[in-house]
Amino acid sequence: MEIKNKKIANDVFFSERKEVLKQWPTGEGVDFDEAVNYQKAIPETKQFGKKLVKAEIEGETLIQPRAGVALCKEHIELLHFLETEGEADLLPTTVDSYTRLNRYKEAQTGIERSIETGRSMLNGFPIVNYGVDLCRSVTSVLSNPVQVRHGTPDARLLTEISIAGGFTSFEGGGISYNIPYSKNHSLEKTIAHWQYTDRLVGMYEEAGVSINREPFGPLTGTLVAPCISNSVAVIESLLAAEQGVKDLTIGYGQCGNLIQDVAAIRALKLLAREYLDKFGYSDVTITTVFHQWMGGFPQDESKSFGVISWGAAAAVLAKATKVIVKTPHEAMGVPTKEANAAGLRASKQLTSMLKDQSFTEIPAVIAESNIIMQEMKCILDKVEELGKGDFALGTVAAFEAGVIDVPFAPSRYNAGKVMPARDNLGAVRFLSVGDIPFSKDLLDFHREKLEQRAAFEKRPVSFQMVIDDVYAIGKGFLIGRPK
Ligand code: 8ZB
Repeated sequence: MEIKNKKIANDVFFSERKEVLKQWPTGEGVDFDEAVNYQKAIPETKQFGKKLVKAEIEGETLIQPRAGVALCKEHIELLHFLETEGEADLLPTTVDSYTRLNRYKEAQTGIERSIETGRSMLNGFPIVNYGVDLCRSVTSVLSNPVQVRHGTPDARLLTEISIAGGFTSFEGGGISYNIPYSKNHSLEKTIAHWQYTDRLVGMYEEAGVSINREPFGPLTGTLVAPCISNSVAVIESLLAAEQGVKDLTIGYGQCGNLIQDVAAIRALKLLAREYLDKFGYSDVTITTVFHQWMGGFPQDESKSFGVISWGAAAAVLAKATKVIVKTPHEAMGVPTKEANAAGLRASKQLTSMLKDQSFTEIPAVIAESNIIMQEMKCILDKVEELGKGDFALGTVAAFEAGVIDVPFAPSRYNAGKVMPARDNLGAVRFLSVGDIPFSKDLLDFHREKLEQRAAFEKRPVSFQMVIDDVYAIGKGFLIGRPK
């Protein structure tokens, strides 16, 4: 299979679409023209992209939870609770794991068992099984815009039903919903599947309906240095734009050092804009999302609020357009609605309290973001070269060559050679860059940073630092120091 970063031709798209809509009976309920009219009647205040752009202009950071349960009535109650008691600005619908893996029969069993037992037997809301009308019964009764959040390598049918179902934003991407989530899906396949999603969104755009698209920024959420996730975000932006997407929200997962976190968002915004403009997509809108700490959480709820609040502070000081909020139940599993709302309110306190402060142009941030942008250019230049100008082809080649390498990813299409570790101030650096094509200056920079930590800790730079760093936050520290 040969993948290209080229808008899918009409005949190819429509014949694929016929097959996609047959994957589960609810696919028959999708009528594009009717869905366009339905979307056009959604009030502006409930359109995801509109609310984001308004916040971006006003310099506000919006808050958004994750949430999803098996049954419609309970799911509506949950989201309603999060917007009233949690003060959420934006709402999610987190999809269950069976649906993410296209296992709709098992999702159906989950729905039936949830009805029998009276409690949610799925870890999310099974959008495909419910179909267009039941999705509309959810999206229509809430006051805020609702986004679909998931983790699906092949989300073609899910996209169809979600947009027709009144959701105005859709998360994911061909790289970001493959490499961190799947062992065996090839990148050619998932990039092609996500070109379908983006092409469908592009079709809605052409019909006058704007759907917000959000590549998944944090990747594995574990010591992912900004240059890696930012490079993937830029590539997924280019791939989406080629298919006709006009409204992108690009993301980054908190690493924990404030200067580096603010710098990461700054670099992400600047380079995404530069690349989109350079390749002819100047009409694409960019906003940003900052993810509160995606790694292991403390068991203790009060300590969790500390982690949550630090994430909210970093997000607002970075002037991210929105922040995805964790809950004090993170170490336990799916949160109660009360715990979810509590994480939101803690976050809201910070995003409103600090909204007049910005760290984006302080000298230390500018210096750090210049480093990140140099690193991203090393990676992105090589991707472009490997693909002979084509970023889809280049991405496949780059993963094969380890030019893009995501730490701790389960995918066998990821090289897995890089080793990240924190420096003496907690910023994520590289202990080993694997085959990422950094300049000599950058290699020296990373070695120097880790040598400083080693000297302070009186131990050699080693893999033990990586292990210590992975578990540090759960134990109350950012840097995994020796005892
Ligand atoms: C990659 C995202 C992982 C995060 C949360 C996890 C974790 C997953 C649900 C959920 C609330 C759900 N998550 N499913 N949060 N309701 N159904 O996504 O806890 O933080």
